Amino acid sequence: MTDGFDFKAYLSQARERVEAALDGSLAPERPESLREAMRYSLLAGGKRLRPILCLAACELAGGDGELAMPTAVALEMIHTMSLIHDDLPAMDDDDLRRGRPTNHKVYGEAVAILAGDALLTRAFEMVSLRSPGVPPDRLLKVVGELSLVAGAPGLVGGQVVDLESEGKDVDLDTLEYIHLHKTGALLSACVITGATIGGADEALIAALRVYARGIGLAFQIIDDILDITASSEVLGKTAGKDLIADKTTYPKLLGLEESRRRADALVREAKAVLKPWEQRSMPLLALADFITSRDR
Ligand code: GRG
Repeated sequence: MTDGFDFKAYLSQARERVEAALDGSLAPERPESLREAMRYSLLAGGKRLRPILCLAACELAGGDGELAMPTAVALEMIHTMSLIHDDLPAMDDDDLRRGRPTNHKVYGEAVAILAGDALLTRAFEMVSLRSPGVPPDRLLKVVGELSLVAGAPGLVGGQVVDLESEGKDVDLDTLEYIHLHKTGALLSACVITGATIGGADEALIAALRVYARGIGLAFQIIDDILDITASSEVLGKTAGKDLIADKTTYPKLLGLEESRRRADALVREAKAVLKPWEQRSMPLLALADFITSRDR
């Protein structure tokens, strides 16, 4: 379905646009120490999958991707804050993220918490005050999506169930709940907010919700697999953490082979729902494949 589409070139151009927008998003921050801690994690690289999904969904809906850029930046800010907080000693207690020492290792726990808080609130500022040219009713829907994903119905709820499940026997339903909330919800918000800014109709929004659920779960299954099969050097974060923390993962419940088969099936199903929009959905189809083929 993506024959003839130069995904490599698409990805590198999209990443360049996103990096430039991220770089410009923190300019007036004061005090300087806070700005440095925010920039340290926000500009530390990463695949930039979330902002790119947002831009691609906006363009699929027929919109100008540049109008969705502030929201794309906001999504990366929410993602980055969740990584900073996830790495804290009170949570996953990790030393390595995106190939560098974690935020609290460099700036201390208090500043790391506050840098995360500032990124989260800045995300809402990007949408509500720094999104010129987007109709206010669309921005209001975007703010609503982001508030759901960042709160108890999304990341926070998923994280709490994840923490409470450590060292326990967790069934597949609970594991799916954790993944859909910790990982899937934000990926879903990326395509829904992008499509909303692009003026998508109800049919496209409904299809994108199904697409996002599939890629969200597949993304996390691959994450679980990579935690076992890849090195810390390649991942840029500590490998083997799930085993050390005695976490229930897809490979633990289903084995590596069945986990990969499941991820492939989820991506196939996710791509199938975009069939009616085939002509314009090349980037989203290719991004779905990227999720299962990635090595980090
Ligand atoms: C939002 C207030 C608020 C709190 C956050 C800490 C927390 C609550 C949630 C944890 C969410 C979390 C860290 C989920 C893991 C998601 C995941 C698989 C991250 C890795 O994403 P990649 O591979 O990373 O896209 P890069 O570095 O490429 O961006």
